[in-house]
Amino acid sequence: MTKELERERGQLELIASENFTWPAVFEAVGSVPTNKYAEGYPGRRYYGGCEVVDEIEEIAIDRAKELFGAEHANVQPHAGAQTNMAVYAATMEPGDTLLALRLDQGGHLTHGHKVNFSGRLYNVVHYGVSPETMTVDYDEVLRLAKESRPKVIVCGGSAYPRIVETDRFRAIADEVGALLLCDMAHFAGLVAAGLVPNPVESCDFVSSTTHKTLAGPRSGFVLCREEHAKALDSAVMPGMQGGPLMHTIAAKATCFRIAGSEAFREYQRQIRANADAFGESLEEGGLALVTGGTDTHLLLVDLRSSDWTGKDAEERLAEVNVTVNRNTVPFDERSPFVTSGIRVGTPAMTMRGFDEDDFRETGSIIADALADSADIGSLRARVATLCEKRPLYPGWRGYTKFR
Ligand code: DSN
Repeated sequence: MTKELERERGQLELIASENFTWPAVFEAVGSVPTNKYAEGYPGRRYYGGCEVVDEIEEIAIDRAKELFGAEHANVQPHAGAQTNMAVYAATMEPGDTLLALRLDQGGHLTHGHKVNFSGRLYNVVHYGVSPETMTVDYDEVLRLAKESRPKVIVCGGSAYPRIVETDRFRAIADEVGALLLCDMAHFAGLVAAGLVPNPVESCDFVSSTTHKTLAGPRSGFVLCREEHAKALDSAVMPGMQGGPLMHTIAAKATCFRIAGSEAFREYQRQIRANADAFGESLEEGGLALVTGGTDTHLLLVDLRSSDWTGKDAEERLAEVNVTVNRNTVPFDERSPFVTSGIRVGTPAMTMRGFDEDDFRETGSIIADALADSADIGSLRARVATLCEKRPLYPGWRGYTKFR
């Protein structure tokens, strides 16, 4: 674990879905409720001795509802995939139709990919982005919805850099009588800070993780309208999970409290400002961005005008201690293992204190690393300078000493 702490300290962490959480979350995740079995829900458990964990879960539920203005919250899903699984189980029978964004154009495995449970259990129809704008083609979504009459429409994804227009999806869902799920896992922190439209206002269900922009423990939660509360709760337990991870639920309660603070809103504003500065510097370095920029924390670099594949670029950047993930870009002809793009984001390094200038330097390091004449030694030194300027968890000496 100390080795991993040192790895995290010594590199620029740009994976858009990762973050560096707070000591209060570490404390909760490492706390005694990990010892407790509590199948069921507060006040309706199948085990004795649940009076304290009931309080913990009620606090987490109340804070989630207040933070996002939701009628109902289920805080038991272990991770993001389970949140979507729970919503599908609450709303569909196997064989019912699901309409969602394709994985290779910004969606997610659990949005109906054929190798995932969602693609195997449901009749999946996928919408994509427009080849001109690379943004969701709402006319196409409406056409496909009318044609396929889905039970559930999913909006949101894991590599979509623009705002998800949930009001437009709502209009489409209403036109065909479908339920609407927004997967806000990536941008939940921006929602909590009021920087992007709140999907709770127009969606029947909103699924999320707690560890991306939200910066909390590795886990998930689902919000929904009261009319779907019973179906959702039954889908999670007994439908697909056993005992909830009560220590992680305590950590989610911690995260939701922090996310309601002014300091958190300021952190999210900096994530956005940094993403714009980062995008500009990548473009100045000659790299193309899908959609020409971002409305969120996430940028997708399209490498197709160069000789780089996503895989090679990811490996070159790793050599200079910059961590990114290869990612397909819309209409990519390369396989998902190779790809023609890289996905980057600003949440983690903003948590380390990076400002716009630090992200301009980061963009310049990436452009230089992908140039023909890259000087690996000097690029590593530039990364080390940034890491020293913005230390991660200063004062922690490793896990034995931390204890
Ligand atoms: N693995 C997450 C991401 O990187 O976006 C999605 O599950």
